[in-house]
Amino acid sequence: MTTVLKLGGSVVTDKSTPETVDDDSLDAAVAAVADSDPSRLVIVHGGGSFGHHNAEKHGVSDSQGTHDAEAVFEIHDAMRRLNDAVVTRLQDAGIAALPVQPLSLGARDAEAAFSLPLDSTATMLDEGFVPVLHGDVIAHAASGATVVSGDELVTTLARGLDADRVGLCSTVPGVLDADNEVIPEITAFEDVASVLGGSDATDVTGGMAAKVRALLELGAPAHVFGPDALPRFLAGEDAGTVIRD
Ligand code: IP8
Repeated sequence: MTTVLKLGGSVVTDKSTPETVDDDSLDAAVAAVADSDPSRLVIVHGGGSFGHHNAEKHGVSDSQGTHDAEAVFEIHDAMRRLNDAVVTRLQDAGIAALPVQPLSLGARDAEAAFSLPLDSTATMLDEGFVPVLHGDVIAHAASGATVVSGDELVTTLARGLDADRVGLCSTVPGVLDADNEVIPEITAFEDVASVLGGSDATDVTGGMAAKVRALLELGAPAHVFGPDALPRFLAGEDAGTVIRD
């Protein structure tokens, strides 16, 4: 059973203060992972108060690239330092966590298609490690380097590793309907299109509509939930909104 879990930037960092880890929230997530005694678990984390402001400062996004190596390194270094903090906390809790840095592995082609060789991640899993990836900057053909988000990594990992379950843990308890209630299950985009809004054209950078569309195409159930439901997800139960085709 292979599980891909994303800990959103809002879970691992204090988004209101630049480059600040949210100790309590990260510790709670780490404790939940440690209690679940994970096997074949891949963790991805977002940036939160790390990386995003550096990317913004240099005008870099998932579609806007730069050839300025110092700018690329600054963004990567911020994410790497956050990754160090996450990996260290996991190791301190007895989890065999190891960093995997997308900058050194991944790339986008000239059509912006993202690819990530997974040999190292898959071998780490086989050997009982917990690979921990992070949103990053990656080389992008004809654009220099652009941002790859944690969400994009999650879908790439889930497909490439043939994951059985995917979890997206953020501060939102699930996909919300018009009354701000959690939608328990989504099996077709049309059923929630009116609530989520956003066409492909206007919602390519990670809005909920784009996220739900991508998760529906995964072939593995994806759970969107808040931190309180993380132990439930890791115990193999349904948590938040379950998205399955
Ligand atoms: O928070 C951000 O990853 P995300 C990666 O998952 C950056 O969008 C800013 C380098």
